[in-house]
Amino acid sequence: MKSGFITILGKPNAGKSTLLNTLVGQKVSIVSWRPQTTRNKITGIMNGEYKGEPVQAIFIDTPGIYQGKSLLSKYMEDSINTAAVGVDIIIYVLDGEKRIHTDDLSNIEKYKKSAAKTIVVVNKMDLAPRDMMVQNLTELNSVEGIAVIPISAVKNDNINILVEEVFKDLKDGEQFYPEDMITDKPLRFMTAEIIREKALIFLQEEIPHGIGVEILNYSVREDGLTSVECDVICERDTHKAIIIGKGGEMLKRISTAARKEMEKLIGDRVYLKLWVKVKPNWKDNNSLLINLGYNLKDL
Ligand SMILES: Nc1nc2c(ncn2[C@@H]2O[C@H](COP(=O)(O)OP(=O)(O)OP(=O)(O)O)[C@@H](O)[C@H]2O)c(=O)[nH]1
Ligand SMILES: [Mg+2]
Repeated sequence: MKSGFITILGKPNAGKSTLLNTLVGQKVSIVSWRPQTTRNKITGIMNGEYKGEPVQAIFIDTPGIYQGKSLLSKYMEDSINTAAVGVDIIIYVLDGEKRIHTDDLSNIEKYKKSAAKTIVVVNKMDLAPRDMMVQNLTELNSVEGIAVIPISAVKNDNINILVEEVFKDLKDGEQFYPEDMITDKPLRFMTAEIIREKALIFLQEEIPHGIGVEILNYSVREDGLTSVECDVICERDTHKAIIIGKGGEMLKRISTAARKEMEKLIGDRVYLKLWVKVKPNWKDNNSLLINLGYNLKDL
């Protein structure tokens, strides 16, 4: 069989996580319209076939490339850099609604060196104005040593072409993961991420970027009910008040949406209890970051 590792890179909000989910055919990575949604490397496993031969492609979603100042930003940056090393293919995702920036071109040049093959996808072709698409594609055509594909991760446009481009260059190799496995992330992690996604989607302003979710207790009862208790950590008392909302309305909204998604994922009932805690500067506190699953030593 053929197998290999493919890292998905690009700036925040380009559509990397959406692409991973589309490729895997299931939601493994959270998505929101806010930049810097993804904070960890997230593996998505795809099993397929190329010219009659079985293929296992292991995709790695990464945080958006961005230079922040906090220790959490450092963790995110290191996640990107460790994910880009020693892989077979790099997929660099561009937001097709924007003109290519020189940053993107230098990122492509930089990461091209770490893999045998680089594919640049110009995403959001369903939204991008036609002339902008043409301009971007023309500009990319002059970049040496890359394959360029316009796609829409949301509408599934040209995803088959992308998959073909990936499969054809994967080498003979072993099956790294069992066929029924779609991610290496445990349900505990997925739970924290789903709660964070709902907070990102429902909360206004900048508060969501200062949110972390810590799982305090995760257990499955004999009757099948999964019981989860979590702290939603924020940076200020004023943020806490907004997250809880009038009469607890906002917290209820976040928790209900997260619970429903968990129940769909697990296929059984979920009990979810959230508390909101203020921990100023948690994004710069190493031991708090480790509790939230952002451990530089794990990278
Ligand atoms: N119309 C359209 N929207 C898209 C497409 N791909 C992604 N989006 C939207 O773009 C936004 C960002 O998508 P994400 O997948 O979270 O982007 P990301 O690159 O993972 O972002 P970070 O994790 O912040 O780096 C979301 O609102 C998606 O629904 C696409 O092909 N078409
Ligand atoms: Mg993402």
